[in-house]
Amino acid sequence: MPDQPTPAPTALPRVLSLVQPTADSLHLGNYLGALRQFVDLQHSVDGFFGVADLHALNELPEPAVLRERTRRTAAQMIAAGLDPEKSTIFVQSHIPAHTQLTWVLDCYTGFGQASRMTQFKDKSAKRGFDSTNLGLFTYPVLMAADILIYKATRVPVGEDQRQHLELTRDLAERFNARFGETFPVPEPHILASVGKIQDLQNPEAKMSKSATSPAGVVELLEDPKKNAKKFKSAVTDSGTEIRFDEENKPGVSNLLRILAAFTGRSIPELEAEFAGKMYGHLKVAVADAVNDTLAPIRERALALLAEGTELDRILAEGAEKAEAVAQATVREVYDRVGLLAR
Ligand code: ATP
Ligand code: LTN
Repeated sequence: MPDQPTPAPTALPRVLSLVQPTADSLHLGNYLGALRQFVDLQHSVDGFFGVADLHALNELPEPAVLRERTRRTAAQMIAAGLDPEKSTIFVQSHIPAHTQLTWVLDCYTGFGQASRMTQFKDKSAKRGFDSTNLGLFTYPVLMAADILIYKATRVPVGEDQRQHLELTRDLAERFNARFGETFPVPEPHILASVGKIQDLQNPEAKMSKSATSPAGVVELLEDPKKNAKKFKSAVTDSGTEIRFDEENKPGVSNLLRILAAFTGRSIPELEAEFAGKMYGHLKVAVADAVNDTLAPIRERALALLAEGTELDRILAEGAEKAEAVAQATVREVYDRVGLLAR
């Protein structure tokens, strides 16, 4: 029998996202806003998911701490369900092409446009003029290079990254207009149902790795009993009614949103179930639902970190796959902008 021709591979949409290694553990907001979406998407896309260690460098971390957090972040991404057989999982600094493309894009980014980035304005105001480095200023251009170098068409992120995505889209359009079609213009992939997960102690603020107190931050690598305690002491609102009302009941609404995300049930269903019950009942239900999902993720992540070689092997394989794509884009871009071939 003659050999069957191999069917041409169908081009799946290319999806990319990176997470910064800025803490020892990721938190519930990172899980719902980012990791869980990566895991859900990976079956139907060509996914590239990485650890943004070059971005984290602008906070000037201790070298040993940055290295450890980079491994921890990668381990949590895999433990949450990213499958190295399906997705390319890599560390940003392993692919020098990211910084090569950043320089080219830097030259096509206006000073004024970069100055208008709200994250830069907030963080530089907090740090003060003398402690603000150029890395913080060009941070969004490195992020644009991360995306464009893989010619990604969709980028799953939390709401806070929307403005950086807009800059990336502008840069792609500007480059294509001057040098011919090179980059697809990427779309943000932001889940409205997740929105922003808020801090349990301060439901007006988003849950964040850089929160001033750990009491309101539910960490993936935390002992489940400690996380259950954090839910039990979550700030709720005056009154007793369990109802979704973000303006007047931000604490209860945040808990309902988390419970809906972990159980797959709708907010109205949950409101009906908890009608007449006390805040304490809701807190126990949320803690149980969260721990059912997070406890096995924590165990897998800690096992990967303790074992050692498996994680390094996954990251080395990911780097090889990512590098092949990234280098090809840089060669194409260098040629288009007029850099002399070697
Ligand atoms: P930092 O406090 O260091 O800025 P962070 O907790 O905001 O960190 P990042 O590493 O910047 O975390 O974000 C990783 C991903 O998680 C991004 O896609 C971001 O949009 C998403 N994310 C972060 N915090 C939340 C949150 N509270 N709710 C939903 N998504 C979030
Ligand atoms: N800036 C992002 C992290 C990040 C990223 C990216 C996200 C760096 N490069 C590329 C999506 C695509 C953050 O702070 N969460």
